[in-house]
Amino acid sequence: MKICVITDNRTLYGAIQDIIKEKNYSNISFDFFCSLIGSPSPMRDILPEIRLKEKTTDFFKQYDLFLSLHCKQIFPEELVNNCRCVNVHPGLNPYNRGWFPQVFAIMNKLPHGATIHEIDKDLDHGAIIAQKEVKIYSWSTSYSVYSEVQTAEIQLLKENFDDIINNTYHKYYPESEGNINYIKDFKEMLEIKLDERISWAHAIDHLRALSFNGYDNAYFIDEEGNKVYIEVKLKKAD
Ligand code: 0FX
Repeated sequence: MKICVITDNRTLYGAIQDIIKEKNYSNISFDFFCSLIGSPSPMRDILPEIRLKEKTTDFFKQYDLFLSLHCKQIFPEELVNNCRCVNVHPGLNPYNRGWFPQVFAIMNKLPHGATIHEIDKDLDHGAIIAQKEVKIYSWSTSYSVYSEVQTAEIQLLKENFDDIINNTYHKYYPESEGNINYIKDFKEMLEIKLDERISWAHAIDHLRALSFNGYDNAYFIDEEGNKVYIEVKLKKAD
């Protein structure tokens, strides 16, 4: 059996290496690739790049399974129509499919978590294999929620890995199409308009949805034209 793993996420790459080592499969070979998308891609110097759009059906057919662990490329229809493809997604399908789900879940209060699903031609849309809900609290930030979702993704991967490989899972379809967000929706949130009239509740949600250690997201432009980044720190009292 031959499996192609494509990942643009270091944490999940480490997790899958651990799972494979622990399982000690003798009859399965794994090929690992990354997308080299993102500036700079966290997987550069670690994995070879694959450009799925440039690959042929013959290339796809040599694998029994394609596994996407936050692969930043859209899987071409030719691939999803010819091979079983499974995706690990940092959101609770069908809610907030697409980009940075926890950012939008903090804003729109839809359920949130991690999902493993089959890939079809639409984004974060195929049959669901396993899911785990992650609760968002009034003191959660994008960073804290994302950290918990990564833990849930790894737990789901561990619990379901044999079934995913052997195609022995029970799958089900979400009851609705849900909603979808794109990178442009995230970018539209970044500038805080200082004269906009909104409630404190909305303002706090907006800022915590954009607070993620290591990223300068939300900003305002001051009277002198300076761009000033802003993030919040929330702490629940003991
Ligand atoms: O790999 P990933 O965690 O996930 C993204 C999409 O959200 C997901 O739906 C898709 N399946 C996957 C292929 O790509 O994205 P990331 O590692 O670029 O970002 C992780 C988190 O970091 C993100 O949820 C929010 C935060 N972030 C990221 C960037 C680039 C920011 O707050 N600001 C940023 O500019």
